[in-house]
Amino acid sequence: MSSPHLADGSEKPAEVEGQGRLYSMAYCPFAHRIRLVLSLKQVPHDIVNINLQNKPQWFLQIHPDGKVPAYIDSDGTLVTDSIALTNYLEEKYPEPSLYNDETKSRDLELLNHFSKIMDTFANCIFGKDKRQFEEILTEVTNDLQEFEDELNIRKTTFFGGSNPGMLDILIWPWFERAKALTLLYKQRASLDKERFPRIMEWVDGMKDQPFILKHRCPYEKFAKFIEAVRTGNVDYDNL
Ligand SMILES: N[C@@H](CCC(=O)N[C@@H](CS)C(=O)NCC(=O)O)C(=O)O
Repeated sequence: MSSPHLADGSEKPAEVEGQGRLYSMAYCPFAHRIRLVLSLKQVPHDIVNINLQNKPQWFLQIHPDGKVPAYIDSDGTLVTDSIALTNYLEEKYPEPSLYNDETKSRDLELLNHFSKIMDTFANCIFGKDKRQFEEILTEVTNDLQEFEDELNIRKTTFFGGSNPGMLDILIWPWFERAKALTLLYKQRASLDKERFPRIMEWVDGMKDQPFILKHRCPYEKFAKFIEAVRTGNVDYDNL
C-alpha cells in the first residue's frame, strides 16, 4: 500500500500491527531499492511517503537524519540506509535468496564500483557537473564496460543468474532513471548495441519483471521531479 507524500502538520498514519513500515519517497532511487526487495520477498509492509522538502516533525522524531529509506520493523527496530536495509531484509527473509555464494564478493565489488556512476548521475541532475554531456556520457559508458564484461563472463541474463538477484536490484533504479538526463540536458543518447549487447538484454529482462513493473519510476516523471526540485517547489503527488 502506498500513500500521498506527508508533510509537516500531517498526522502520522496508524501502524499496522505485525508488519513493517517503509518510509519512502516516490522518486528516491535508494528507497526504490527497498520497495523492490520487499516486493520480491513478499514481505508484508506498508509504505508511507514523506515530503522531503517539508518533513513531518513526527518523521524527524523517528529518524532525526530525515532521510528515506527508513524502515520500522514490526518489533520497533529502525533500519536506515538502503544497503544496510537490504542486508537486514536478506537476513530476516532469506527466500528467495538474492546472493549466490560464488558471486557475492564480486557482486559487492561491482556495487562499490557502481557508486561512481551514481555519484556522476547525482552531480548531473543537480547541475554540479559542469562538463559537456558528451564527456560525461563517455565516462559513464566506460564505467559500464565492466558490467557488460561481467555478464559476458557469467553468461546469464541477470547478475543473479536466470532471475534478478541483489546486484540487479541495487543498480536498477539508476538505469530506470538514466534517460531523464537526455531530457534535462536536452540531448539524445542511447547505449551502443554493438558494445553493450548484454546490458541491453539485461535492461529488457529487468523491465519485464512483474516486481519491477509494479514499482516503475518513469524517467519522464523523474525528470519533471528534478526540475521541480531545482525550483525548490515540488508537488510530489501531482507530477
Ligand atoms: N545512503 C543513503 C542515501 C539516502 C538518501 O540520500 N535519500 C534522499 C532521497 S533520494 C533523502 O532522504 N534526502 C533528504 C535529505 O537529505 O534531507 C541510502 O542508501 O539510503
